[in-house]
Amino acid sequence: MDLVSELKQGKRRAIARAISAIENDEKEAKALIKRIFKNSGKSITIGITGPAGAGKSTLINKTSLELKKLGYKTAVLAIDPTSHITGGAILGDRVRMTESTDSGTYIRSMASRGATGAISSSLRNSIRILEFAGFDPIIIESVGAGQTEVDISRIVDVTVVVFNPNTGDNIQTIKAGLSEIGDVYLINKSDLQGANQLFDSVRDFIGMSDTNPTIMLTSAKSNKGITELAKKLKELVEAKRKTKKSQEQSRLEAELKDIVLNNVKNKVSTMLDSSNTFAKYLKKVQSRELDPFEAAEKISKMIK
Ligand SMILES: Nc1nc2c(ncn2[C@@H]2O[C@H](COP(=O)(O)OP(=O)(O)O)[C@@H](O)[C@H]2O)c(=O)[nH]1
Ligand SMILES: [Mg+2]
Repeated sequence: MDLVSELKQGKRRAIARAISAIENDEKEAKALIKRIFKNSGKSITIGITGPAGAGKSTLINKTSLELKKLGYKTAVLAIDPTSHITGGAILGDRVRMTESTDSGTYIRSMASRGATGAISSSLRNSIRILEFAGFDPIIIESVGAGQTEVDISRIVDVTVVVFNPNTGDNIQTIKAGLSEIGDVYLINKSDLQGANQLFDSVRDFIGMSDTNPTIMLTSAKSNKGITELAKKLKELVEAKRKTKKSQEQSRLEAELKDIVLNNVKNKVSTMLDSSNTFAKYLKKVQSRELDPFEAAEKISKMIK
């Protein structure tokens, strides 16, 4: 059977193959997107972000089970900044998340190598694959701001920021930019000492922002606050459905611009490689006859 029909049926092997194509095979990926694009852009995406070790994967695992009870068919994409180094983190996540796999949640780790643009492009296209396969909402796990190049809140519809009392830099991290992005702030590991105190200081700090986010205490380990989190997510997901369309229109505008700019850049690059004009001015720069700015000005004139 053909890949697209298998995707439509939500077959796991087809989804895995399609996302691999998105990651590795530009030609196949383009052909795939061509066939599934038409009805895409409706599934709500939830980003779960925060420092490594905050408990994101464990939380997602438990929350997916609750979301299933609420009638959702959830998929998870975990962006893994370490996967190209050892592969160990992927395995760790897969093992930790087996519970939700059994429950019918689809989980996939994606390497976050390459340029920012390339990552967000493969993310958006992987989301399209999962949406086509019937998943909604789609959860994206990513390591928090400052630790990865991808600002997940620009890609997703609902952003959850996870902290815990283990990491000493919490308030600093929030101040460093995470305070604007969250719809929900979780103080996870509430079973550990210091959680209540952290909750209070996060509330004091975030309370000042006019986006009025929700702040919650959870313990993924002892299943505390998970039902409440799932309920909150349901509320946010359903609210986002109303604004999704216009949001998606402006994301498509940015995406299209990115692709065009990238195409133009590649084209020009190829052109320069075989250009006599470029070679001529390069020599002049290399012999210090011309400065790079002036030379670039002259070379650019031949591009119309
Ligand atoms: N005590 C405690 N440990 C937790 C909790 N949630 C997760 N952990 C542990 O914290 C570690 C990191 O969890 P993980 O979900 O991989 O974090 P991630 O890097 O943010 O995805 C693991 O050893 C988890 O078992 C919690 O609520 N309480
Ligand atoms: Mg994780």
